Amino acid sequence: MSDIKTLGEFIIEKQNDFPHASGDLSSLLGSIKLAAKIVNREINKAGLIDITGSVGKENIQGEQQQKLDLYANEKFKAALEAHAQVCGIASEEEDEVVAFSKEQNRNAKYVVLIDPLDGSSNIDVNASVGTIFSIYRRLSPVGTPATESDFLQPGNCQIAAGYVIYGSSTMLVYTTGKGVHGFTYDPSLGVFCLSHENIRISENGSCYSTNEGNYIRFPIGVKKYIKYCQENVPKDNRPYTSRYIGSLISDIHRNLLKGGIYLYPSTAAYPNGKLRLLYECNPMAFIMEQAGGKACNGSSRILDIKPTSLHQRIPFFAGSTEMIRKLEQFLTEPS
Ligand code: AHM
Ligand code: MG
Repeated sequence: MSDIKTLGEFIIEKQNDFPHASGDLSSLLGSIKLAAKIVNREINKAGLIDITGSVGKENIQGEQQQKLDLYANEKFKAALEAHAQVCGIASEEEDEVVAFSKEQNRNAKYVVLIDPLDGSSNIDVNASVGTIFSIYRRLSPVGTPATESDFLQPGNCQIAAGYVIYGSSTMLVYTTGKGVHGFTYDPSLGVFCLSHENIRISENGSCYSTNEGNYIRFPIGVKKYIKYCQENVPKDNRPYTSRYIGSLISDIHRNLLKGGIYLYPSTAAYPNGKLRLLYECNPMAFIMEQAGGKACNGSSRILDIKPTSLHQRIPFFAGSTEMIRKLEQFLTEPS
């Protein structure tokens, strides 16, 4: 028993890593952990009870929401509202920001952005899904309600970010800007146990992850890069392996642990890319960089992009440093 370290113990141990540490951020991560356990319990039951059907509502992006999306959104929202240090949230499932009205929340210093259940179309086929979160200090004065500009900060202002993957095991992975750490959930104990301390992505990899069904409408540089991945150059480990689940967290998580590159460029259906800057790309980019990798939109570092709207989409490329560098060469060379 003595060598098991729980997420709660680890967070407290690392608390002094934060500038101005007061314990508030640690306890906020504790609230996210609690909501994740509740959502995990429900997802595990998804095949048993009829709660996975779509409810016929559409979110602001015109996509059908599944019931579990709504369930996860409610649970995370409630857990964060109950937390005295969160003044508001923005969620992929909410059209507008949610400014919490209680006095304790108005006096809070953090805002949280959340994709409560990413990749939810995978639930019906029992593939992995996840929750992505990102935490910022508010910009508006303490004592007032949170405003939209609190949420439209570039990713380089994140003070913490992470994801929960509800997979063959459930894991929580997070960073506070001091490395990336992963915890595996033990359902019998009801605790997340430290299993992957200081995750580092390899400089290079041999796996690429993209929805190749969209290939015909990819930008020319991305097409050339994919052809490069497929060339037979054994000394470079090429052809690379193609692995794509279609669940961002699962695809990023695999590449983080094994090395690789994830690509979601512009496509015919999504001319600006599909993934959302605030809820998906920024937190994943923060984690990727903290693990020693890179993330860009083809021309800029993701974390330096100034958001213009809450549900903004962008092309997203993330992974092993050398692979992103190679991709960038193809994207910038004249066609
Ligand atoms: P969602 O936020 O509506 O669940 O969609 C995001 C998901 C990502 O998890 C995944 O990487 C991507 O959509 C897959 O898209 P596609 O099916 O077009 O390949
Ligand atoms: Mg999503």
